[in-house]
Amino acid sequence: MKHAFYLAILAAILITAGCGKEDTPCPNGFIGEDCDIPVAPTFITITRLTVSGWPMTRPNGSGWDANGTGPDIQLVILAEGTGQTLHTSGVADNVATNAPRTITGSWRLSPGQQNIAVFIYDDDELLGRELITAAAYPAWSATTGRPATISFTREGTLYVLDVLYEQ
Ligand SMILES: [Ca+2]
Ligand SMILES: [Ca+2]
Repeated sequence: MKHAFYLAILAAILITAGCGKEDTPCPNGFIGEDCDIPVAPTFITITRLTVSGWPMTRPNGSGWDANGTGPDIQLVILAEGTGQTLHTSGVADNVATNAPRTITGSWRLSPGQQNIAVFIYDDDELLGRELITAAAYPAWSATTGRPATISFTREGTLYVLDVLYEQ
């Protein structure tokens, strides 16, 4: 009986020991003896977005812009699910190529929000805003952990985001 009692104490110590073997701190965002238990961040902040490779014409082959000039690119970052707009960029008129375009700032998701969506628009002055393409992605998940840079491709468009995580 006494033996079982000491085993229980030992188990409790091992469970509460928390971070890393031999008191070595775990990398940011992980806990556990083997530092393999991810912890969801409280705040996620996007600091940079780069997009490239979006379609330069509509699916039917016609140009985005009614006047024959290149698309007038506007980027919008949303919190997926809530629809909270994190950022709406200015409009870059008559963009000639789909080479990388970068915007920087500090755009923070609400606590507990983890998924971002990026919309790429053509914002004609005459015809209003027209969606070119869009994609959503988890800025954090238990499997992706807390990468400083997130990169993903959807329908040929490459999205690269720099991300900060706070507990
Ligand atoms: Ca248009
Ligand atoms: Ca244009």
